[in-house]
Amino acid sequence: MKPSEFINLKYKPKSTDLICLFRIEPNKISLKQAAANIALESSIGTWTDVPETDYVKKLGAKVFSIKGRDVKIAYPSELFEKGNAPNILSSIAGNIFGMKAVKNLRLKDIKIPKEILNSFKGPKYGISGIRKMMKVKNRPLLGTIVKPKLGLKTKEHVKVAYDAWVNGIDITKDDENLSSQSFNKFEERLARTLEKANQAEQQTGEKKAYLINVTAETKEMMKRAQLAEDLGGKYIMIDIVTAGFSALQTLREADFKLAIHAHRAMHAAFTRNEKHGISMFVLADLARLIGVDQLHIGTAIGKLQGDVELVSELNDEIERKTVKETKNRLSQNWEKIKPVLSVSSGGLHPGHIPFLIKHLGKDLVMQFGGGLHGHKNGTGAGARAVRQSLNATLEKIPLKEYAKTHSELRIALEQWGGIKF
Ligand code: CAP
Ligand code: MG
Repeated sequence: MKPSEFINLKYKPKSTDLICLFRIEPNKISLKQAAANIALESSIGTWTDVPETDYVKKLGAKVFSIKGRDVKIAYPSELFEKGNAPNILSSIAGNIFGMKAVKNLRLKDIKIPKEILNSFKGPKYGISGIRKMMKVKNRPLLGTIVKPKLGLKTKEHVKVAYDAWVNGIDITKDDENLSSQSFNKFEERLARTLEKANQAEQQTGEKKAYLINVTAETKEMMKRAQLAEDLGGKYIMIDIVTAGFSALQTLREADFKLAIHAHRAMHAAFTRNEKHGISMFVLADLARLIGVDQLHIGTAIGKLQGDVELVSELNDEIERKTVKETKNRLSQNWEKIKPVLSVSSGGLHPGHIPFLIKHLGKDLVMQFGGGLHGHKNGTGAGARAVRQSLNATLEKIPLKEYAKTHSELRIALEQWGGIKF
């Protein structure tokens, strides 16, 4: 097929087609030519004509809409093996990013047809399953990341987790780059931290979860997940981008009783540049499709840049909108595939809670690392400050007011919120 045969602006996509929205910046050719090259390379074609059967031709992707630099392409679902996430990406997000035909290429959005959706498991628990497991009905879940992120010995790590739990935190997680280093081996950390989670549950009457990071070579990762299940854990955490979609799928397909927390470290290598790469929406859809129960979506207020869509300048309002849209996105109606719980993390402190609830609502995990353990009076006080801030926000009492009778919150607001009492 000639490149021009991949364009049909009269084509009405079928309900079985997978649809991609790309932003294309052509390189010394017309937008139409670049779009045709993208459709060709991401489906059946190559740089020169090769003999094609009628069936091959039928599988050619079709450019069916061009608006400015935004181009929509429909892919017949027979192009993809069902239940194979890497396979889908190798077509629609593969070679095309390196083609000379484009200066920049962004996969902005994706619409996945039902028959592909139904070939994946999706989340085991999702929002309602996690709420049930944690016995938290109407409020956001509070989480912490053990800090310092690396270097704590197992004993010290366990103490930090325990201090956070008994002072009001629901979920304690590892940092993304903690696995099984010599100073804090996985097996010992898992066993000792879970013991403390049980103790904290008995002391507080609340459910406490430890999200141990199982990210490792796939077989080793599976062993670690199995151990977390055997020792009675509730959750595991995986760095979905660095581990890879196939590893994530292996983990999900094993159908452990454990909920899966997805950290997205490295996502910004492809989500951050609004002209090139892959948007957070696409990553969120893939993670949900494969079946994570909760996923980092950004904060719109903390230390890390969100995925800024289609703006050349960094703009807080747009960043906020994108984080919010990613959250909505994780709940889009996918019939029997459950919605994913959103996680906001990165640079957060107790003073941010009213903002987070206002903009992102209550179906949220809010995580505090530095903004909890860095409290002048330590982890316990930091955890209390976080819980006090949540209570104040839920009771609709301004933090400054509430802090007058809650010293941990007062200190946190002085320390990080620039508030003087
Ligand atoms: C948060 C965190 C998380 C990032 C990930 C960190 O710690 O543990 O990895 O939030 O960001 O190391 O930064 P702090 P995202 O609370 O101390 O910042 O959710 O944007 O992928
Ligand atoms: Mg981290």
